[in-house]
Amino acid sequence: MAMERTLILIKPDAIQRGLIGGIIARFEARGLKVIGMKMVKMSAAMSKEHYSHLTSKPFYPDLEKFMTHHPIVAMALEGKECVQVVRDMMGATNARKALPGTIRGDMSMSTSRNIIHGSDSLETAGKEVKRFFKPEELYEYTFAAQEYNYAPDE
Ligand code: IDP
Ligand code: MG
Repeated sequence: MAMERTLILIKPDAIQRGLIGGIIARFEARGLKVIGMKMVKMSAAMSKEHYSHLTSKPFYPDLEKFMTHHPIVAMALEGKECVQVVRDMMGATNARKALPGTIRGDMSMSTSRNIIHGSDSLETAGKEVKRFFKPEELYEYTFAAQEYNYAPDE
């Protein structure tokens, strides 16, 4: 299975609620590799690009304001099939419908305040990692214990 990269945003509500570390810990425990991480503020233009599938929705103005008026934490993660693995870990968009055991399902109660973003497909992930990270902000390294995360034939 191919190594993939995906983009995570830890949203302003998670930062306010002291959940940055708790969210990162989930990904580390799963065995995903953090290859980029920084605190950033999104511009309105970035928000319109990032949420281009939602700009016509009635809730978009609140979404843009929420995501651009506060700092967020952006992370690039790497792992085998990690785009889908991360989507499964996040849980449903409406956090009240997110299953227990998921990040949203364990730590949030809202659709618009659902603490985390994760890329929804491999194609989106490629664009989103580029949107938030310059090439020199992404780090290639090997886990010393890589053979305990995956078998050689995976
Ligand atoms: P996702 O974050 O689970 O991929 P998307 O449909 O891509 O869900 O929506 C992006 C973000 O827009 C959501 O995480 C949420 O913050 C916000 N959003 C989506 N749908 C609604 C809604 O119906 N009401 C309010 N906010 C929404
Ligand atoms: Mg989405």
